[in-house]
Parts: sequence; structure tokens; C-alpha cells
Amino acid sequence: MKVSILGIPMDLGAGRRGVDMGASALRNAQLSRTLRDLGHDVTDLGDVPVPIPETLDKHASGGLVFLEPILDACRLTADRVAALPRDVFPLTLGGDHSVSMGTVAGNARRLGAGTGTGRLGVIWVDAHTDYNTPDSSPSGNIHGMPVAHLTGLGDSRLTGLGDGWTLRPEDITMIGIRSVDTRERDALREAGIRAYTMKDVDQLGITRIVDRTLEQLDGVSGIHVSFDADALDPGVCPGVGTPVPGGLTYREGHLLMELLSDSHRITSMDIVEVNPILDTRNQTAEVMVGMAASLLGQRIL
Ligand code: DIR
Ligand code: MN
Ligand code: MN
Ligand code: MN
Repeated sequence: MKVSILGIPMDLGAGRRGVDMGASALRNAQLSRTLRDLGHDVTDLGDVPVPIPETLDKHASGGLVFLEPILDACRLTADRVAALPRDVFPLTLGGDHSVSMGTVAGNARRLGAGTGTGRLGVIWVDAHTDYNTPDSSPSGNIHGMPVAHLTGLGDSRLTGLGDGWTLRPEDITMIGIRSVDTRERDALREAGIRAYTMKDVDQLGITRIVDRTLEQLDGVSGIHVSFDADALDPGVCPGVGTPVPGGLTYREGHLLMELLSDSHRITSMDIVEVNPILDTRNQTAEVMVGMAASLLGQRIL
């Protein structure tokens, strides 16, 4: 398969510095070589230009910290991704999770789901539901808001990234959830978004969750996996900005990727929120390269 890597070195949406170096850490952990060894035709497209916070005036616009530069970076990202051919698998590297407003919108457009006839499915692997709006957010940090904006809730400047397309709440599945803000929980329930919490992972197991998810996403034009490194347990991925105990084990993460790979239905992936400053010898980036490899066909035998 043709795989195109694109970095979005942005930490403007997160509460602490460092995830702007995530893309670099993933490359350092042999991302391209690992995927080439699996037989893929890999092209690294480099990075989308993103300003560093030191050059910007930190202010909140309508409850959103660093709104304008995040909007610009997401628009550039969406355009770069949308321009890729259908037979290419875009592998986008954050950056904080606000980059996914750009990657999801771009992939929807790329697959023609943006025209209103098609649908893009999204599997959001995360400790958090990222469903705050500027109104409900306790922090004003945009990395806690991408899913809400993709579904059309929140600030009109960010919901406009899809150029008229919005992600249907029915086409989202969240996996690994264990940290949800009070008002976020109410909004999720109201929208009817499927979220498999860690309790569900314990009770049902990854296999049943994947079966149900693929059934739920029957009929979509493609499926995007947005993998926040904090979905995995902090013991496995210590290099994340907002670690939450009780996460996915190393094997649960791999099994999830292996089963999704077996389905042959995944058309793009994000790896986000890797923070090398908080990491132990690049362990988190190495684990996440392994997750991408499993999604892209690596097998034990
Ligand atoms: C919290 C933290 N729910 C917020 N969110 C995330 O600020 O909205 N942490 N995504 O990684
Ligand atoms: Mn996230
Ligand atoms: Mn998270
Ligand atoms: Mn986050």
C-alpha cells in the first residue's frame, strides 16, 4: 500500500508544551523504515508549518486558546490530506489532538464523503472523549474539543473546517475512555455517541468491541483511526501530557490494531499527543510506531 506521512508539529491546543515534538519522536523511532519493512511504499511529506507559542500572543477568543493559529494549521492540514489520492493511506502525526479537526475533515473530502453522499467513520482511541465545546470546556484548550467541532457543535470558525461537511455522531466510536468532564458527559449522551469505556473493555474485551464497531460503521466510505497515545496505560506510554491511570494494555492496543487491520476497512490514521519531554527514552513513540505497524499489517507469524 502507498502510505503518506504528514507531521503537524503543534502543541497550541494542549495545556502543556512538548507534543509539537511528537512527530519528530515518531520519525526517530523508525516509523518509515518499519512500514517499508512491511512492504509499503512510504513517502514522508514533511511537516505542515505551525508557529511556536513563543511567537504568538496567548489569548482566548470566544473561550478558545490560540484559536487563529490552530484554525490555520488545521486548514492547511485538511488541504494537504484532501489532495492525496484515494489509494494512499494518510498517516498523520501530531501534535496535540486538535490537529484531528484537520485530518478528519481532509480525509472526508479526500474520500468524497464531504459531498454529502458519503460518510466517513471515525474510531477515536483515547482516554478522553474530546467532546467539550468552548462553552463547556474547563480549560479552554482546543485539544479537548475536536470531536464536538467535527460534529458541528461549538465555534463556527472551527466547525467550518469541513466546508459544509460534518461528522455524523452515529459514525463515531470511542474506545479506551476513562476521563470525561461533567458537561461533556451530558453532551455525549445527548448526541448518542458510542463510547466504549475501560469498563467496557474489561467486560466485553477488544474482540467484541471491534466486531460491534465494524457493524456500526457499515456503509461508510472509509474509516479513520485517531489514536491518542494517552489511551494506552501510562505505564506503557508515559510520554503524554494528560496521563490517566487504568488504560489499555500493550496487548489490548495491538489486538485492537490487528483486528482493525484484518477488516481491511481502515483508510487513514492519526497518531497524536506523544510528548517526548515527559517520556522515558522515546518509549511512547516506539510503542506508537508498533501500533501503526499492527494497523498496517504487521503480524506475529
Ligand atoms: C479536558 C482534558 N477534558 C479538557 N482533555 C484532554 O481540557 O477539555 N486531555 N483531551 O488530553
Ligand atoms: Mn485526545
Ligand atoms: Mn487524551
Ligand atoms: Mn488531549
